[in-house]
Amino acid sequence: MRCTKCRGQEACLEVRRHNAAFCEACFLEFFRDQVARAIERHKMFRRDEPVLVAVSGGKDSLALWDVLLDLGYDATGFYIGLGIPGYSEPSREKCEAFAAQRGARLIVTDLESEYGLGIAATAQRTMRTPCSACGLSKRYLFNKVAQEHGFRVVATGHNLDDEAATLFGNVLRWQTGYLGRQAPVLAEEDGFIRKVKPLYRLAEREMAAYCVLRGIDYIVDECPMSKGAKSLLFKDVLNQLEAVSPGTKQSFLFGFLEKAQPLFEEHEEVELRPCGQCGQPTTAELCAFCRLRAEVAQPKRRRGRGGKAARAPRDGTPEPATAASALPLVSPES
Ligand code: Q46
Ligand code: ZN
Repeated sequence: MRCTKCRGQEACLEVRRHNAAFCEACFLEFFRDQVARAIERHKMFRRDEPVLVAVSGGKDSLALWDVLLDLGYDATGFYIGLGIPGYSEPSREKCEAFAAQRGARLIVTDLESEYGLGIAATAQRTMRTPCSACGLSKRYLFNKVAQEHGFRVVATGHNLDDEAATLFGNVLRWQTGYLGRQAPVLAEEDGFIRKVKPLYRLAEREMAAYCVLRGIDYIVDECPMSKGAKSLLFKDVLNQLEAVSPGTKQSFLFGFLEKAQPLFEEHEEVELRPCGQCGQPTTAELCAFCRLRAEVAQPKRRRGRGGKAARAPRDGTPEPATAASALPLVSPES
């Protein structure tokens, strides 16, 4: 098959939802165009604005960092050591190697040594799911570390498959709070920095292809805590639909963003104040992260399955797509 763009070279990748097949050079151009389009269409950040890129060592986040650098943005990586044995070390090494190769700046924070909150141990001691503790900690640190280093925007590597699976899960349970906050951009407000997802127009397999073509060495293994996650099941169902009807995921997600998401946005005024411990914005006396630290320091066995409906976290994006916490066990941070 010939490349449908240049019509000269042999195609190396078919993108069925676009009814296209690309050669290497045209695929890379397509990839960059999709990212540039997402950034411009949603005014994610300006050309001269420094961006903090949340990196995990996986294909999505390293592809994102790479394409932003390639497009000429001032992109700094931010890696959080989660304290997951056998996974955190190699994933950190991938990020460090990428930064060294590209001469890019990488900020590293470690949940275990700096905050006493390694994910595996925290989950055991608090009876939360690992992904619940992880999601809460990541949202908190993205905000705090970005502010400490003078960034006003954090970019994450959520792709089309992640976003479609998250949407599917939220629709199945009519999690209206989460639906109202599922967007490519969450604006800066009340002490929370802007959060953006420049890869939302590109599918997972395109990330892998991009990394291979660009020579990016990423950690292939999924986080071991994602085993049994509902989001993997949702991805599987959507992949089956996509195989029969290419473009399903994209029209599901893009249709939602265009036609339905604004209907779920909540405009309720929430009173925020600085956390008594760390100063980050919260509705309570202590923020959820500081409460988690206190809980780990003095472990009390408790189950958070209350009768309250889940609210979308004010301090972050909807639950990560690979997380097993699509059904939050605790009321998310206010
Ligand atoms: S890293 Fe964290 Fe994911 Fe691992 S513990 Fe769960 S949420 S699965 S994006
Ligand atoms: Zn706090």
